[in-house]
Amino acid sequence: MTSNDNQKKNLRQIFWIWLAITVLGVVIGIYGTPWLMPTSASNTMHLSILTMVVFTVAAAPVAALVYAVVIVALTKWRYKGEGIPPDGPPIRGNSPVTSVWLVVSTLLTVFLLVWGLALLAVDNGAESKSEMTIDVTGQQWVWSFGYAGTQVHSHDLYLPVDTDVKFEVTSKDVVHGFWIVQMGIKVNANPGAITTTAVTPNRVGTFDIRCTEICGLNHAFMVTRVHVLTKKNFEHWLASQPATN
Ligand SMILES: [Cu+2]
Repeated sequence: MTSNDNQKKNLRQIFWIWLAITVLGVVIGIYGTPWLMPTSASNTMHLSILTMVVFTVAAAPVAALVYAVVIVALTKWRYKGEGIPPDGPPIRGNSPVTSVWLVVSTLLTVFLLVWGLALLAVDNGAESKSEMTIDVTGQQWVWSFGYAGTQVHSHDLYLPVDTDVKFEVTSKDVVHGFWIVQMGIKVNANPGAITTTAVTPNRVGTFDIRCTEICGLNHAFMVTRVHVLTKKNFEHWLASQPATN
């Protein structure tokens, strides 16, 4: 067998291993990623899960190529002779290889950039159309919520479903992180400043709120819940609350 035949055989092997790992990566991306992510309680979270799926699928062929070359190198290209092994053909000067690699990585990174900017625009748009504002205050180590236009405060958050909610987030002491896990929103709570985020809950149920900035001894216990109610039930809940300051 000439060295050219040998090279073609090697490339064929790399191709088939690459194809198998790519298929595996795509299947894991499509079915495994949503299964690993928290359930979705907002369109924002839905878009986050979709982003994970799309990025995993886009990364699968790239990762598969690395694995395929490593597998072939470790199993077929072990040098069994003596002394310094002979080098393979150089990549430098091989224009088909360098152009494919440049074009593919440019397309992939531009795609990630465009996708990211589009999602950012969706996020920024959400804040401008809010129907309701919640004041969020973090302090060591509890969250409290104020419902704008009322005197009501609570430590569990209550929200009406299918309503555009804006959060104005601050802290009484150190930096905390306000994260509604299943709604895909997270923003820092800074002392002396207000940061904002927005979401439209689209599923009735109880979901998790966690602190995401290490804020002292009981940081890990700075958790609470959000109860998403039907609009009618939310009105009932709000009306039944005593006014506090
Ligand atoms: Cu914390």
